[in-house]
Amino acid sequence: MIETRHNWTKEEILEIYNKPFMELLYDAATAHRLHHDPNVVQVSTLLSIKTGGCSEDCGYCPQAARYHTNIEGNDLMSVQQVKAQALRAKESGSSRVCMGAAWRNVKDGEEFDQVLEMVRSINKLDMEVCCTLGMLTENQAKRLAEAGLYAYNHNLDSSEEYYKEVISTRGFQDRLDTIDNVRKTNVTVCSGGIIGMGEKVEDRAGMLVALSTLNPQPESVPINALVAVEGTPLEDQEPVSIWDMVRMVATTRIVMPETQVRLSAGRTQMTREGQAMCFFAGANSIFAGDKLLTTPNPDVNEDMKMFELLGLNPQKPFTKKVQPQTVEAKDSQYQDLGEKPKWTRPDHTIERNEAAKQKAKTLK
Ligand code: SAM
Ligand code: DTB
Ligand code: SF4
Repeated sequence: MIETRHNWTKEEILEIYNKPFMELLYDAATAHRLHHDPNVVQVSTLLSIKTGGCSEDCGYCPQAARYHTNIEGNDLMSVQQVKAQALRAKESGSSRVCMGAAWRNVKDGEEFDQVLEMVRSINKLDMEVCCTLGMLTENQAKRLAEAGLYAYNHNLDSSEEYYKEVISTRGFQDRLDTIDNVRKTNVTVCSGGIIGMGEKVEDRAGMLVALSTLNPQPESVPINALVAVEGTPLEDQEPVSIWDMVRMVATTRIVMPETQVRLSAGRTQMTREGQAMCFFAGANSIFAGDKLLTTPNPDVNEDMKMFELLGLNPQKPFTKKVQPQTVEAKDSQYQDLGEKPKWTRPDHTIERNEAAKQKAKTLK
């Protein structure tokens, strides 16, 4: 077995990314088979538990309050609503529920307590529970772990250099610090990014350097193709070509052979043949369900037909790691500390983000 490396350089990663296509595909498929069953794909269902109205300026995101997008905002869902949706996801073949909140960071208080209850109720359904709630302190990560959280999603999104061109309201280091806080628990790390935001191939390689040099590497890495949403600063970006998507998936698989590579946003623009190439190149997870957080995703029945056609089987829950135990709120060892963490607010402006904000003001 080839050892997983944590010292990949940008030059080495670029060399892999730019290999002749057939060689790249062969190398990625070979790496895939060393660590995974190539006929098994993990299926997650996304649930937007709190939608829109976010304070951040992420240039890709329809949920940022400052842009004029056509999404329907919602306050935090109830535990009952979440449980009902999770059951539906389980019945349709998902092994994991990923709850997303349009928050900059988690704040201790009633709403976080409610999220902890959601985690408890889904873990009791014997499904893997993932959350993506923004930045997180160590104590908050421990409280989520205690409730039975299986994974925490926190994307690096791009290279450190290009991150500054997309988001100005927080820094790349804040993202790394949150991942570090999650690593202080037993919760697995899910971290990846987006391609198609106008970044260079060097930025894609830079992001993979940042992810692959983490030790341990993230247990799952979502690769999103930008969904260019009207009103966001990135609304006019050209769709990512399938060739770029396959190259990105294959390179991710080679530099992070043990990780679960998730074919994430952007599947509605991809053909079945395109997706099959991604699976061959090492993708072994998808988001299922007709909605991602706010944008469309392929129909579940279509995905089932694709699985049948390709002979793929959904992965059973807790295949890669044992199910965490849930500690009830009354037995918790971790209190609400009401911490006031000092997440950074960098001091730079991004012209296209400013322009989208001004345009939104005139439209209101
Ligand atoms: N607010 C939290 C945060 O930013 O960490 C969690 C939710 S946020 C929507 C989760 C991830 O969704 C982002 O990091 C980004 O990678 C992805 N995302 C958001 N909008 C997207 C878009 N239009 N296209 C592709 N991916 C997107
Ligand atoms: C991830 O990397 N992609 C998912 C999940 N993690 C949270 C989110 C994709 C969101 C796409 C835009 C939307 O639907 O709002
Ligand atoms: Fe808010 Fe997350 Fe969207 Fe950024 S990506 S605007 S933090 S919901």
